[in-house]
Amino acid sequence: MAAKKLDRPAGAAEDWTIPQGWEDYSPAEHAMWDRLFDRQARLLPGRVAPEFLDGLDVLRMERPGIPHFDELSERLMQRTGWQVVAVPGLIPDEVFFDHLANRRFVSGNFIRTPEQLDYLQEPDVFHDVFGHVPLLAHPVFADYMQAYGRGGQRATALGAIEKLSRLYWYTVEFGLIRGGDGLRVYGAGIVSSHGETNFALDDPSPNRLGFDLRRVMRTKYRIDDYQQNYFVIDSFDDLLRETLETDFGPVYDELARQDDIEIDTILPQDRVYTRGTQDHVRSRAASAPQR
Ligand code: HBI
Ligand code: FE
Repeated sequence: MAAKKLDRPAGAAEDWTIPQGWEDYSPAEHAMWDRLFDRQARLLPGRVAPEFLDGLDVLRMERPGIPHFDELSERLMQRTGWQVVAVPGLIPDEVFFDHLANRRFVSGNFIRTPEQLDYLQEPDVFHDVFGHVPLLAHPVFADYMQAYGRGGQRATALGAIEKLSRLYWYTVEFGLIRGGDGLRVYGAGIVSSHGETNFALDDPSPNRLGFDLRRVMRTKYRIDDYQQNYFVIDSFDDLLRETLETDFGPVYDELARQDDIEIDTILPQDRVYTRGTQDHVRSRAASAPQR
């Protein structure tokens, strides 16, 4: 994603981890967690993949206040062998991949302020823990995340991180899944956002397309607004299987010879669930200051 060089803050270990500092959260910070949690807990049933709700349940995240990472890690470790460790914010790609490859999920330890209720740039503890951690209690998804970490290490060596990070973006962060009774959200960027949970499922603006590994890795994405494109998987089993069966080396060679796909393009071979109106992005553009 960002090409800017990150500097490791004083107090962070070699692997960029820091103590969570749970004792230092203020009552207002715990209350912010509760407020975000309650809002999503009301909205998500019927809209999120059932595996996510199962994860929330077994991790017992409903306890008031920001979860203690050591307690979460203990419960996760028993289920799938994952841990949650604290970091100060975004960390370099290679460090991020190394943690995932070793079944450690990194989470920001800070929480957003009331002014940032619905949008902030760096992943905070609500996005990272509420958004990402529940599915790490699911054995198949847990393996997918580790496979992504290993794949990231390989992609680094092959100079193909940009392509691979699109896979993360359109699955782990903004993925949709087909349930028996319609589409459900599972990506952490959606699940941790009240607005995008509604938008991703119900708004007529975005395209909703069947997941295709190579297609996804060619597709640009935006980081500053709701997605214009969501990709729909059939199951976590399918996603993991395809990722493990694919030799990404030759795929990167193949993709290097093809053009990237613009953010809102629909191809003739796409499986189209929704042909989006893209009204959302147009109304944004119309109200943006002229440059
Ligand atoms: N660091 N803390 C943190 N959280 C992330 O999700 C993250 C990161 N560094 C790099 C990164 N994600 C992605 O750009 C990689 O998937 C490429
Ligand atoms: Fe995330």
